[in-house]
This record gives sequence, C-alpha cells and structure tokens, in this order.
Amino acid sequence: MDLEKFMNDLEKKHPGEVEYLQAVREVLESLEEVLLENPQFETAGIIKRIIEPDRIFTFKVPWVDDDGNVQVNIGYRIQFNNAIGPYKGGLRFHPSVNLSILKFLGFEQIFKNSLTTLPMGGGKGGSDFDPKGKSNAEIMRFCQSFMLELWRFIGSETDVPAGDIGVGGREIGYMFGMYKKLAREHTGVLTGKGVNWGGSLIRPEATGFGAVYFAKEMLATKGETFEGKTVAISGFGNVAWGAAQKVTELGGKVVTLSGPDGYVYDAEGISGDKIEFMLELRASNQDIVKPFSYEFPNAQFVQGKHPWEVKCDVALPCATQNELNKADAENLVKNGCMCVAEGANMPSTPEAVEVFHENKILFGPGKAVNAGGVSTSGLEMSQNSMKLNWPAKEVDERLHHIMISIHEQCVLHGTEDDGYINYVKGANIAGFLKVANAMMDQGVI
Ligand code: NDP
Ligand code: 2IT
Repeated sequence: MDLEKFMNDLEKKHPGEVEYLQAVREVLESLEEVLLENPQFETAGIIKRIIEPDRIFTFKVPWVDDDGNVQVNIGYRIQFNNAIGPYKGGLRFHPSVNLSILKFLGFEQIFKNSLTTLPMGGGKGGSDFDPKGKSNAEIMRFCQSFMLELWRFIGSETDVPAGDIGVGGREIGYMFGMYKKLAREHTGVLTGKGVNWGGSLIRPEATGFGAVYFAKEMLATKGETFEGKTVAISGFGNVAWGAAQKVTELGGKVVTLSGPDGYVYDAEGISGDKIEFMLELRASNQDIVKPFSYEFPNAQFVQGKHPWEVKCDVALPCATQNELNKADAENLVKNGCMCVAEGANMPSTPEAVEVFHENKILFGPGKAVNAGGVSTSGLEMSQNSMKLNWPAKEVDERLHHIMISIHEQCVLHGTEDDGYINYVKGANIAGFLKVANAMMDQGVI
C-alpha cells in the first residue's frame, strides 16, 4: 500500500480534518507489515472501510440560558465501527469540538475498545457547548435538549455513549433522565451512571487508575516501580484525578497539574486533600488551576506554560490532544524522564512521539494507556445486563487484569529486534487484527 498516496487521497476527501488525518496516518504506519502479510485485508477493502465511519449524525441543540436568551449548539454522534460489539465511546462537550476531533476520537476508539478484550465497537460524539461558567440549570437544559435528538440513535445493544471532556456524572445524570423519559425504559444506554441507578463502582477512577496500572507494567519491563518516582501530570479533570490517586498509592510523588491557564508545581507532592481539591476546581466550571495555589500556598502557579519543563521520572499527559510537542518531548528526555504514558487521547504530537522512540524511552499511547475508562464502562454494561452490582474490589481487579492483558498484547505485537517495545505499533496491530478479522467474517456490509 502506498501510504503517501492513500493519505493524499483521504485528505482530498476530508480537507482540513487535521486531527482525523493525524490519527489515521499513525495507525496505517504501524500496519505496514501486517497488511503485507495479510493480502486478504486489501482484497476485502478493510482499510478503506475501517477509516470511514458507518454513519454520522449531526443535529441542532437549542436551549434557553438563565437570562432567557436562546442559544444554539451543534450536536454530533459518530457510529464508527460495530464489528465486535455495539458502538461505544464518550461524549465531549468543549467549544473546540468539531467533526475532525470527533472522527479522530471515534477512530481511535475502535482499536482501544478492541484491546480491552470486551465486545465493544467504536463511536464518539459531543457538542461545541462550552460548560465554562454555566449554571447547573443551564447544563441540565442543554443536556435535555441534546438527548431529545440523540435518543433516537442510541440503545443499550446499539450504541452506548459515556463521558469525556466536559461530561462527567452530572451530565450523564441529566442525559439519562431525559432518555428514560423518552424511551420509557431504564436500561444501560449510557455508562458512567450514578452507583444508585445502574452505575459501576470504580468507573470515575477507572481511566486514571488504568493508566497507572499500565504505566506500572511499562516500568516493570525495566525492573522499575512507582516507588519514589517523581511524576508530572497535566490536566485537572477526571483522568488526572484518578491518576494522581493511584500514583500516590503506589509510592510515587505527583508534582504538577495543569489547566488552560498554566500549571501548578508542588514540590511537596499533590496527595490527600490536594487531590480532593481537584474535584472542587472541576465543579467550579471556571476552567482554571490557579486557585490551587491560593488554597495550598506552597504550590507555585506558572502562567501559560505546560508542565513538561519540570524534572520528572514519569510524565502522564491527561488533558487533551496535541498538548505535548517536540520541544516538550526533548525537555522531558533531557531531564531524565524514563516513561511517558498518555492518559488523554493523542496528547503527544507525532514529532514528540518520534523523539520518545528515537531516545528509546518507554512511551505508551492513549489507546492502550487510557483504555481503563472504557473497559470499566464495558464492565458497567455487563453488570447492567446481569442486573447485578459487583463490589469495588471486584471491578478494580477486573480492570487491573484488563490493563495487564493490554500491556501483554502491546509487547507481543510491538517488540522490535533490539528488544525495544514500540507500544504504538503493538497497540495498533493488536487492536486492528481483532476488528479486521471480525469484518472479514461478516462480509462486505
Ligand atoms: P475533564 O473534562 O474531566 O478534564 C479535561 C481536562 O483537560 C481539564 O483539565 C480541561 O480543562 C483540560 N482541557 C480540555 N481542553 C483543553 C484545551 N484545549 N487546552 C488545555 N486544556 C484543556 O475530562 P477528562 O479528564 O475526562 O478527559 C481528559 C482526557 O482524557 C481527554 O483527552 C479524554 O479524551 C481522555 N479520556 C477520558 C476518559 C474518561 O473516561 N473520562 C477515558 C479515556 C480518555 P478545561 O476543561 O478547563 O479546558
Ligand atoms: O476516550 C474514552 O475512551 C472515553 N472517553 C471513555 C469512553 C467510554 O465509553 O467509557
């Protein structure tokens, strides 16, 4: 397959969709050998079929703000691929949301969900709605209006959305309430639900916990552990919060958090009350981390910068896509960072990933590292189907096993001749093979 020609043609079809094209290129680069070894995939048009979503819904979301003004946002749901299970993936509410971003996330989700070992296809959705500064009542009215359209397309055996940036337990609650009213059914149509109404214990912590379980396996390949390690985390949302808890529990010291306004550096370590304070920052809908340094005066706030200039052993980017560039990667390597594990989706630019690979440091891509969130969503679906709730310990153990299994799949498919584990290649190949073989079995549809 001529990758450059393929990408040129794709760009002509989808001009300007930079994030989507970036994600497709990364996967295809990894699949070169697999495609040569498996000519049946070419014959069956697997690549041409897997890179296009099955369907995309876009819809208008009108709502009334607290001042009585009418606001209009755009809503999206992308059903990308359901070869191995119902479409599954989060909803993102952020002003930057557009088709390219949701297509990149939906595409990545296919392979991520395949890696989890659970039967879930890939999907994604969201809106350009900005939760920043909105009241609870406004968020409720927006979520209700969003669901008034979305409910026709989803279902517990069809397409099961969940949270992502800007969508947490509160938003899932408002959307679930509206779905239930419209469909007259109390089913597991969304995950990330409250534990009293069908949610799973550990789902809020799962993405961050899973990321650290995965990074623990990565470190173990070098005979290392989190004990005594200095860890830089970006973001201050759901994923960053869970990761900070688990790093601390495993004996590491988290020294940074970040938001769109800059980052906080706390040499004493961000643990206990400080981690709980992240929940307040998030719930304030203010979009800033600066108040952390008012609450904990020993912490330093650095305006307008990313935390990658800080000396650390492990870096966990947990904010958003393309937040860690080539210069950041060079800084991390120069400062002796041995492991970068992506809690967010595609936070490192392709040039940054190249720097990590050239320097042979441990680098875990989002689709493997942050798969614990959707895995636990899958476990929530299992519990909903059985009408049973597992205790926290059981969910956590299953999550831990899944992360170990994803790591094993990456090692199996990503180990290079010199022993270096290319986790990008490993995750892409392992995730792809399961879906591609399922598509082969099911014919051209
Ligand atoms: P949250 O909304 O809880 O937090 C998102 C964090 O990223 C916030 O700190 C947010 O700040 C920051 N952020 C968002 N957009 C930007 C931007 N353009 N520039 C700088 N900072 C930004 O989301 P999550 O923690 O759930 O998600 C974080 C990442 O993890 C995303 O990449 C998401 O796709 C990924 N992920 C999430 C999973 C989940 O289960 N929640 C599962 C797997 C991956 P602010 O909102 O104030 O801009
Ligand atoms: O990117 C992701 O994997 C998520 N936002 C979680 C998706 C899910 O369905 O739990």
